[in-house]
Amino acid sequence: MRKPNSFVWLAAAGALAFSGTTLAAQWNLATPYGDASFHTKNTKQFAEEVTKATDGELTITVHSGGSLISHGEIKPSVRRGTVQAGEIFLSILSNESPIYELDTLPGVASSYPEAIALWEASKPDITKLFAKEGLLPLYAVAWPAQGIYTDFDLTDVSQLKGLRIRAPNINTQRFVENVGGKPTETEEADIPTAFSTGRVDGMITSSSTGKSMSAWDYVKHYNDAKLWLPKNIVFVNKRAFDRLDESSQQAVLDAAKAAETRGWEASKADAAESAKMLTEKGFTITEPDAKLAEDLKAAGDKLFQDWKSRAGEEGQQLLERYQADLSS
Ligand code: PCA
Repeated sequence: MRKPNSFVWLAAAGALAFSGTTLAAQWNLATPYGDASFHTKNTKQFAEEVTKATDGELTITVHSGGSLISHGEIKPSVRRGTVQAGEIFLSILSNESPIYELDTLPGVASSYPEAIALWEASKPDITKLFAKEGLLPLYAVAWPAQGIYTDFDLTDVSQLKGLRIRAPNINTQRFVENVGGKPTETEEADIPTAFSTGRVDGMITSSSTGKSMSAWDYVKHYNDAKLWLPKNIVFVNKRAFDRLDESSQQAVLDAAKAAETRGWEASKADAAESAKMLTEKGFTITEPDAKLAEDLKAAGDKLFQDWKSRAGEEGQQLLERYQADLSS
């Protein structure tokens, strides 16, 4: 007999399961991020709260660290209903729409209040884009601001010339090119291997990822350039959501709202904790001086101009709405 595809079983288990006399639902939620990440902790808490609030009518099993599905396959799998829910780094979708790129553009939102305002402004557009694919966004949470990890004290942009720098998405790769480096796209989980096999010399990411990936084993300098605060988004297959009774649907939405608030606070706290940990592990943390800041900004401006040329009417309007919100 042919071995049945495990996804078929997953989908069947996810659809319905008997608990006692009532029909309970079970969802699988796939995330590429490991258990050490504050995002995963938050998502696991979200799942627990849903189980509690629905009295077990809906249970959500979080599969972390890409253990179930690789990062790039998570959205297609949720769309197909192979798994019911997923968490991804929103800007990996930038090739689908420039709207997904806005939180990885320098100078747009580089502080928490700005990043929250940007998310509020983008929510309707992102919800619409997801709805077209039969997906419902549940919540989004920012990573701490992105900075530059090197094995030397970064004081001048020319030091980045020819350096192989790991980047988590296309926009960051373009940024690396604009500062003269050689970008390599690497999943967070593959960072240690990328360094230990000599595939990369440095990386762009947050203090949080530096901590969870034990960056001190490979490099010792972090330039806290506060480039941008990119987000993770958690979403569900709309058909799976619609199959729930109304009170379970409400429980999911309430828990998602709480997870969003808690996640942003966790992000801030984790940024501070991670910076402390990096320092304890021998890191030197600096901020760009005026000249370096200017050169990084120039690389960012190029990225921004390029985005504008591709953003279209919708992207442009979103940016203007966000900027108007900020100044009001
Ligand atoms: N950590 C993830 C995404 C952004 C971040 O801070 C990563 O580097 O892959």
